[in-house]
Amino acid sequence: MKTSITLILASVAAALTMPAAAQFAKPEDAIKYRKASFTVMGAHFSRLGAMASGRAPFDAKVAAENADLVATLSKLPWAAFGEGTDKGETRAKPEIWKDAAKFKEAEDKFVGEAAKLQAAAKTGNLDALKTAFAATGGTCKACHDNFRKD
Ligand code: ASC
Repeated sequence: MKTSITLILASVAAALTMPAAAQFAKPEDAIKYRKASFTVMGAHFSRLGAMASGRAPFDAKVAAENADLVATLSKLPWAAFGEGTDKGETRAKPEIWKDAAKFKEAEDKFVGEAAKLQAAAKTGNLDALKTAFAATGGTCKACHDNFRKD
């Protein structure tokens, strides 16, 4: 488990230093990549949600691990919304490309809140986690409302 997370983080680090356009051979690859990153991120975010809502017992170490992953993963999907990736197996709305500045703003808000969530989880304080979880979830929802088809 530790080794596979290390490998994932190493490839993430490599991906972050590459120009966006160089990362994907085909638009379908970019669409698959961004969906996969949202899926994995959603899984770790949901584990925090279970603790924030009391559906799962609060474990500060588990919370910190999940929040670290969410903060790292939060940076990934955006490079995969390049030109030509608006068509295909995707619920992405045309507004992503038509209103790129607004989309970038939504991205920045989410990435910023995910970093705060990571910091909050590190404190080991459940109330801090709850507050930061709600703020981050709000930025997920805002982006879904504006940029994702139902
Ligand atoms: C989740 C998850 C999302 C967000 C979103 C918040 O747990 O997977 O995409 O919360 O539903 O509104």
